[in-house]
Amino acid sequence: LRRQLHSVGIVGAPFSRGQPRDGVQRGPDVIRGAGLVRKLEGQDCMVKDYGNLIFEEVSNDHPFGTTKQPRAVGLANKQVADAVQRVKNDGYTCVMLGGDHSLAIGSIHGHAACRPELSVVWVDAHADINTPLTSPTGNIHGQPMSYLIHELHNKIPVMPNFSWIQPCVTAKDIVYIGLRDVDPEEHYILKHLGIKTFSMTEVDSLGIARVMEQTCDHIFSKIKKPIHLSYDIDALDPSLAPATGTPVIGGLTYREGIYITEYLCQTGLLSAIDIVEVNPKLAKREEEAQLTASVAVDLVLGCFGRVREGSHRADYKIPEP
Ligand code: Z70
Ligand code: MN
Ligand code: MN
Repeated sequence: LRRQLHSVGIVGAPFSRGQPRDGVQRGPDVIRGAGLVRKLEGQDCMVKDYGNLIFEEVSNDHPFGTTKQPRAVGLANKQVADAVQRVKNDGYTCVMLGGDHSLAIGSIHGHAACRPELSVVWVDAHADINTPLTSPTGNIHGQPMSYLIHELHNKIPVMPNFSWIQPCVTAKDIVYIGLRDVDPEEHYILKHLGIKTFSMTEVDSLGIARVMEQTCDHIFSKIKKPIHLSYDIDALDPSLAPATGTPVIGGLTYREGIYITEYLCQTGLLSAIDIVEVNPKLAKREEEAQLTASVAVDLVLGCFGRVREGSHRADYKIPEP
């Protein structure tokens, strides 16, 4: 198995206003602190770290209807979209480190501006497809997909700092993996739009290998499209990723979680990745924060050529005495 070389552009998005828990804005720095850049370089990736975005405070950000902090979320996501566009135009596979999952609005929007034909693989315990009008919480991290899907355009109210957002993904170009906490309104939307989903029940019945085969059959049914992988760390079982805002029992194992990244890497079509919802402040012990961050790093490594069988440079020779 010959290792292919990847160029990786990292953007940190220390943002938490898409949900109520403090600490998720430290995600980018704890993931870097677990050795992300060094380990990517150790597997021969060319890495450029663009650093962290700087998000200004937004004053008088009162709710729009029930939706919380719309101005801050809209503004931050515009910055994320611009940053992702820049990383793609510089020729890298983009890794956006969150932050909460509302950041997928900007990440996918910016990616789609450069790769209009992209498909989305959304790995998450949650569907994050509530509209502002169906959301039971008003938290925008439970809504990002709704702003991005063409078929939901007429269900989305115009909100402050959201007017730049145009739908850029079609329902048939989306696959969900890992679902196990879906609101009834979200379940209706998923069925109504015919979106392909592999809940934890399908992971149990098919096994992760057939889930990934069917995922790629679905997204590549016509042409080979670039893939946007949006990976919420809470897709993994809380025993592996305890430091997150809304852990849900019964998640992906380490091996299943890593297999998804290895499989998508092998397609050669991974074009942008989000790693979101790592919240070190919610760890009960420091080790829980470390574990969650190091699993997040392993997911990124799997996206860029790490294989568990091991690998070697093409020109390697056994040393002779
Ligand atoms: C719920 C909502 C959510 C993450 C919770 C929860 C969504 N469906 N996402 N935690 N990561 O608020 O819309
Ligand atoms: Mn999510
Ligand atoms: Mn989630």
